[in-house]
Amino acid sequence: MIKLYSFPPSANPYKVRLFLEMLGLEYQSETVNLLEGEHKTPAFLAINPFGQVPVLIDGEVTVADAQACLIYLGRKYGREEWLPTDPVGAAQVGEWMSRAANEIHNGPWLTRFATMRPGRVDIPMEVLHERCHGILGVMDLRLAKQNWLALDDRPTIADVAIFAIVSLLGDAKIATSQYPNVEAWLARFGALPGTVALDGTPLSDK
Ligand SMILES: N[C@@H](CCC(=O)N[C@@H](CS)C(=O)NCC(=O)O)C(=O)O
Repeated sequence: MIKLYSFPPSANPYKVRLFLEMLGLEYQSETVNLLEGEHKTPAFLAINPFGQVPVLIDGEVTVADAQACLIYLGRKYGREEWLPTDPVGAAQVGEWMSRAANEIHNGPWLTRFATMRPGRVDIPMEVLHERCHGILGVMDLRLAKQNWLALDDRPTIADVAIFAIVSLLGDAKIATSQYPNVEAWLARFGALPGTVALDGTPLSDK
């Protein structure tokens, strides 16, 4: 069975839990308590030298990094649907997976972390808020023209990666109400079959 090293309140492992649930895959979750420093123990560093969650193990295969886990699961279990093979579609997904790991991580993810763990981030809150509004503004413009972040006609792993962070912006005290297209996308994504909230509660009735 697939094993996922995760820390339940953390947003990067949530990306992978969310997708596993959406794909209807069985998995076993192993908690790595970040607050207790379990991610920096020799035993965990042997699994992921970066000392971060998530890490996914599927038989002989070990995949670290949430984006990489989504690529692996999408290709292995979701096939073409979640991760296109045509050059243009693949490039669009690639761009928004990079946005997930850069603009979204250094904006919304970091703002949530800074809000929940005061004193741990050495960047002024107004700079973090500016970053959040910068990427939300770009997303809103894109989502005015198409239904999903990478492709128009269907959600991809890029939507999974970004939904898992942007849907938690309430924890960062950032409202998305001034971005109606982002709000509509959040609702559209949440209604897809198998979606769950960070705490595992089903979001969709499908
Ligand atoms: N690029 C990595 C980042 C993972 C990451 O930052 N994970 C956080 C939890 S959300 C973590 O393990 N932090 C502990 C640390 O970096 O020391 C990914 O997308 O998976």
